[in-house]
Amino acid sequence: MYLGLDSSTQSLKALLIDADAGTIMSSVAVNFTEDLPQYNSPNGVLPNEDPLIAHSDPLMWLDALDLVFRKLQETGISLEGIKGISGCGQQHGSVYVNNLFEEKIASLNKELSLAQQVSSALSRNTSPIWMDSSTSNECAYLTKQIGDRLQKDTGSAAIERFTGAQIRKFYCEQEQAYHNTKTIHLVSSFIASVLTGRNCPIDFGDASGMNMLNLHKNEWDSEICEAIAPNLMEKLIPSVPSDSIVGKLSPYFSKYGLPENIPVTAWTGDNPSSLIGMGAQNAGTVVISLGTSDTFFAAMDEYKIDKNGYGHVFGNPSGGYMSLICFKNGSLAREKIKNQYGLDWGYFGREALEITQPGNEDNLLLPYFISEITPLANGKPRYYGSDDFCNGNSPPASYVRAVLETQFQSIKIHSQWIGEKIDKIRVTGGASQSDGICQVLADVFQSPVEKINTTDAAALGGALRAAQSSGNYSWDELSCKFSQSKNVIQPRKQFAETYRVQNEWIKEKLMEL
Ligand code: XUL
Repeated sequence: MYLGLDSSTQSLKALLIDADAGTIMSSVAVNFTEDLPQYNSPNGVLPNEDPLIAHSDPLMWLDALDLVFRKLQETGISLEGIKGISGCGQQHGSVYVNNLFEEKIASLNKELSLAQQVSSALSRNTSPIWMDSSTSNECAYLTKQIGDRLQKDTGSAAIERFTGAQIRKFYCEQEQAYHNTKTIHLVSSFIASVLTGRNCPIDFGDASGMNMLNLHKNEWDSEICEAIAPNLMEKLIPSVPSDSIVGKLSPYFSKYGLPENIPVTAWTGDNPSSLIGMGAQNAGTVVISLGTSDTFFAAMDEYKIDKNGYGHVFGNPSGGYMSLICFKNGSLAREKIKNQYGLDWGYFGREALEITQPGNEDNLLLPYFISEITPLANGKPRYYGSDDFCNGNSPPASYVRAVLETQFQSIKIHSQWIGEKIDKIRVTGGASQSDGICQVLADVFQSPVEKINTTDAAALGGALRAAQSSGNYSWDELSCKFSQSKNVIQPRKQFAETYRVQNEWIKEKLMEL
């Protein structure tokens, strides 16, 4: 058995697999809002008056770790047979620890909780997470200091949620606390450290979401780090390949029936982990996640950057690189249309798409209900087409089709820079449950769309990575067993031309923004 964990924004999940049988044996979760209300963090985020600031309490993640293992033990499955553990964390979030941290995690007392023992080892009480966008000044500063090389070598232009800008802000605002910080972790390496009882390195996959790693060498970039804050290099542990074994499970966790000393494989970011969990580790299969925000990611055969600055390059845990593009107005925009017209999801995902035609009679909606990051646009939806459509007088179904077609065309347009041929799209996230929505996606991309059996691709990726690094299983063998598609939606060739013309038109509209 191998165990995969996923410390995401709203929950911590644990998924146990039998790698020989190809089965998921158990899956348990701790929901931060419901199970840990004492942290007053609805959806895992501390409320803040400033809408640009998003921080979480790292002790909440540790209480969740104790609780998820207790839940796993309560399933009654004997955990003695677990041969390895890995996991992933929400990307970009950073945890700041002082010089007590190593000593505390190396000598954990089973009578106490993790949070009780680690709290005095934090040099900053809260962790900025990926939803934070309060670092525009720091990004402008980094761009000025480093220039084009920042994107060429780190895979991304300066990005607000990325860790480099966040560290710079911490240094500028709380210089003393920055100097009291011995080590800076990502969410992933912080939890791996607590699991192993030693300061664990950050893996190549998650380290590439920091704007600080030279992706050609898998080494921290000293010039960039020096520009971010003094002595930053000393606070970082060297980044390691994602399949590295970073330690053995601390004896503390035997209180939950877990075997001592089993190997812990480096933790990675949730997107690199999902790439593995979705069976998309080879170029040609791309993943589109239709969640709160929509994301596109795919393995890359060669290192390439997005000259428009929107896309990112991360490390692929199975070797090489992967792309990632994030669109903020995902389910959020779909929900806005659903609520505006008093629809339900059943109608949205089926009837509305049956009674409207591909191309939507040339009516378009750029659905930027909140400010968009890909492309940069302020928060205001833009309507194009007939007068009735633009004045809100068309039937509700035409707005449903418009939002979906424009979202998918925008994903297509903004992923062109990768230049890889798409053999198939694997979908995940809430909206992917609707066959009607998947049909629109297949038609716009003119590519088959596949759904896979698991809804927990990130946690599954953790378990598969632990299994692969044991040396007993290949990636292909694992994805054949665990990431098979359960149904395939074929593109309808007769609409290829309609969508090609629509794509050109949307490109023009995007240029005008
Ligand atoms: C990716 C990103 C998000 C988080 C969510 O760049 O910011 O997908 O990883 O957990």
